[in-house]
Order: sequence, then C-alpha cells, then structure tokens
Amino acid sequence: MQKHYTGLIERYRDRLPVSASTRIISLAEGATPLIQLQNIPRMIGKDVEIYVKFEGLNPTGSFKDRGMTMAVTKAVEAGSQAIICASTGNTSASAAAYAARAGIKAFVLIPDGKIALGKLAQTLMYNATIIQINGNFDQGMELVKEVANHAPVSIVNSINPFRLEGQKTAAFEIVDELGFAPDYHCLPVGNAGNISAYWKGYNEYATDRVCGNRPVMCGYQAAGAAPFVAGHPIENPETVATAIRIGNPQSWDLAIAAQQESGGWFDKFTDQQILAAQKMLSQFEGIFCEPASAASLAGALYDLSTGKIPEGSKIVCTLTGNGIKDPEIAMQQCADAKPVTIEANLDAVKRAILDSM
Ligand code: AN7
Repeated sequence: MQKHYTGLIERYRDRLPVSASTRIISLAEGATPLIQLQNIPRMIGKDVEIYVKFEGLNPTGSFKDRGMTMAVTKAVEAGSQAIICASTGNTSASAAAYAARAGIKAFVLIPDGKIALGKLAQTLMYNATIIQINGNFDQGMELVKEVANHAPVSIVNSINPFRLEGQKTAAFEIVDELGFAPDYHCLPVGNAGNISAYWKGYNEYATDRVCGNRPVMCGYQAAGAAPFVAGHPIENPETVATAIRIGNPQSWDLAIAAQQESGGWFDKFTDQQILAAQKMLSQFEGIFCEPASAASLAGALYDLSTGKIPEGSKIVCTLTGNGIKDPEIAMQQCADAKPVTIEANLDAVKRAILDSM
C-alpha cells in the first residue's frame, strides 16, 4: 500500500537536516507539476523543449512553501514560539500558514500598499500579525534582522539557511521527473534565495551522480529592480511585479556563485515585457502565474530570440507564484476584454456566441 503524499521533507528526508524524532510541519507542499509548453514554442518557430515548473500550485500558491516547511519545522524543533519575516507578500502568506499549522505566532512586515491583494487576504486569513511599514521590502528586511536580536522570534526569510534547504528540492523533483537536468534553468530573481537553492540542489544531485549534467542558471529581474544587472544594490526599486520589488538582495554572494559556476547570466526586462509574458502563458497555454513569475519566460523567450539560448535546448522556467494572488493586475491586463451584458433569454445568448465566433 502506498502512503499518501506528506510533503517534500518526507520525500527527500535523507537529503534534508531532519532526524527521526523531528516533528515535521507540512502542508503536503512540493510535487508541483512540470508542464511542457506546447503552443508557445510553435508560435515562436523554435525547436525547443520548454517546461514550466508551476510552483503556484503549492499550498499557499508559491514556491515559498518549500522553504517554509523546512524553516518552520526547524524553528519548532528549536523551541520557537514565534516566527517573523519581511515580505513582498508571498513569504508572509507562507510563513503565516505554516505558523498556523504549527500552532505558533507569525509576525510579518510588509511594504505599505505594495503587496498583491490575494497575498494580503491570505495572510490575514491565516491570522498572522501584519505590520505595515512606511517603507519598502529592503527597509523591512533590515528592521527584521535588528528586531530578532531584541525579541524571541525566529527569522524565516531566506537568510535562514533552512529555507534554501527546502527550496533545493525543486531541482530534485525536476531531475527525478525528466531523468536529466535541463540545459538552461530560468528564474525570476528578487532576494536571489531561489536561484541559489536550485543551484545547490542541482549540484548535490550532480555530485552524487543522480544525474550527469547541471543547467546554466539564468536569473531575470524587473528593469526597475535589477541590482544584479547593475552590479550593486539599488535604492528605490520599482516594478509592477511587486513580488520582486527588491533592491538589496539578501543572497547576493550565493547567486553570483550560481551564475558564475553555471556559466549563466542575469538580465532585466521591462514591466511591459513581463506582463506580455504573463498574458501569453495564460492565453496560449492555460497557465496563470503572477507577474513576477513571468519574468522567467520573458527572459527565456528573449534569449531564444537572440540565439543566446540555442535551438535544441531543454529549458525549465520556474513559475514561482499563482496568478490568482494578484487579481488587480489580471483585471488591468484584460481591461479591453469587457464582458458583454445581455438579456437572459436564449436568443440573446445565441447571438452573443455567434457574434464572437
Ligand atoms: C512570486 O515574498 O521576496 O529571488 O518576500 O514572491 O528567492 O527572492 C518573494 C520573492 C520570485 C523572488 N517570484 O525569489 C517575498 C519575496 C515570486 C516571489 C520571487 C519572489 P527570490
């Protein structure tokens, strides 16, 4: 009899820092679908395999759950009664959910007015204490680091090394499913925890000869929030992709190492390009991710168009979060597609259908 799926810590227990007596705090995260794109490669006329790892199908709708199951498990093991994070939205939702699951308190610092509606609603529902600051994520992050020295709270941002341990399992899943590592792995980059975690995962599998290759890591940022492209932290990050509105990435050195060791690169894309990729994925593949996530596809398509990523490549793009989290952007994206209102009778419905065929 097969046991039902109980999350990524159980699945990859021998590669994670848990013992037989550790109480696992899990919401059955991970095991997200790896979906091969069918229509977009044909439309761009390129002979490539593009897969998207749809992390928006985690329990709270983002990849953060992979790191949070590990971080909260370890916080509880160490006796913590409360966790804290700064967040552009997804980390706060995830921290709040896992704290609820564990029966401990969650405090989240968020930038005032700059987080997507769905993320705020989730975090409230999971009953976290939300502290909005008159400042951006980077300022919130500095405050969290300071306050953790003065209050009995465990930081669960990705500076907590257990976060990256959990997140590296996404690379394991991809290799376990494909039987190989992709040639290129494309990711949106904010704090750069995720790109660092994937690189760690791919490296562990390559070192242990689970697979023979490692991908080139491609990190894509929003043009108004692109410190890795600038080569230094930036002061006032701005982008419609609020999840990655980050100017001072916390995993700077690890991400630079991932880029250099893999022969990869960082690049930046405008809000317009990011939103176009988000719409394209929804419209032509039926996959609805949040704006920040679409930076991975925007980058892959651009690098394919210039030949930087050659034809014949196998590419994985991580779609970090679910599109439903940001309904306001989605409605703006579709402002021209106004629903028609008609009389409630058969004739009118028939006409409405025939008119738009
Ligand atoms: C959808 O929630 O930093 O490069 O505070 O929510 O590992 O930071 C979110 C980041 C990409 C960037 N896509 O990942 C937070 C937060 C989505 C995200 C990123 C985030 P990192």
